[in-house]
Amino acid sequence: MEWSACKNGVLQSPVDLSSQRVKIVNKAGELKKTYKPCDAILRNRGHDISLKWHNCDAGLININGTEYSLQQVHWHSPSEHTINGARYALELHMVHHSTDPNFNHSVAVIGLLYKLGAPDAFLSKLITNVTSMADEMQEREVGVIDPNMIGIDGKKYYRYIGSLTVPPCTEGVIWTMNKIIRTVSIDQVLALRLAVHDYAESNARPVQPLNHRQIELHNP
Ligand code: GRE
Ligand code: ZN
Repeated sequence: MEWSACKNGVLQSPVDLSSQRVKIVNKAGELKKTYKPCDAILRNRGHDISLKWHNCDAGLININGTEYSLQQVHWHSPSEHTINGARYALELHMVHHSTDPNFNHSVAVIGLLYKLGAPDAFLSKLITNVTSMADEMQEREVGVIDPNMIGIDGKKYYRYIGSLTVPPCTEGVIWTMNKIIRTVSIDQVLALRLAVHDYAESNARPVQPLNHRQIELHNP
C-alpha cells in the first residue's frame, strides 16, 4: 500500500538534529526566497491547523537552481524535530512544491522551531480565527497574508533529505530547518492544540532513524 514508506522507509522525518551527526558548511549559502502577500484560507484539517495561499502567488524559494513555490504552512506541537534530543514547544512547516513536475525532489519544506516566550507576530494575526474553528474541516478566508511575516532567517540552517511527517510519508523531501529558534506564547500554543484536539495530545511524529544520512549545518 502506498503508505508503506511510513513503516519501511529509510529517509524518514522528523529526525534529531544531533551535533554528532552534523557536518558544518561554512560557505555562505543564504536561502533565496521571494515571498509576497497573497490571499489565504485557514483550515482545521483535524490533525492540524493549516494556512493555504490560493488564487495567487505567495512566492518562491530557490534551492540549488530549482524553484519551489510556497503552498501552505501548518503547525505541530510539540516540535517534530529535536536538537540534541531537546524538543521545542512548536514547529511550523512551510510546504513548497517544485514547479517542475519531473524533478524527483518535488517537495521542499522550511521548518521553524519555537520555544515559549513572547507571542509570535505571525500567529497573532491568525489566532482569533484559529480559536473560532473548533471543528474538523472548518475553514475561514483570512484575506491577504504576507509569508515574510513568518520571519525565517535563511542564513543559518540545517539541511537534509527526509520525508513528509504525515502519511503517505513520501521520501525525497528537501528539509531546511532554521537554526534560529523563535518564540511563541503559551496562549498561542494552547489555542493551536485545543483547536485540533485535547491540549495534552500531540500532533508530532516521533523522531525517525537517521540511518546513513548526513545533516548539513549551513553556518557561515
Ligand atoms: C503536511 O502535513 O502537509 C506536511 C507536508 C510536508 C512535510 C511535512 C508535513 O506537506 O507535515
Ligand atoms: Zn508538518
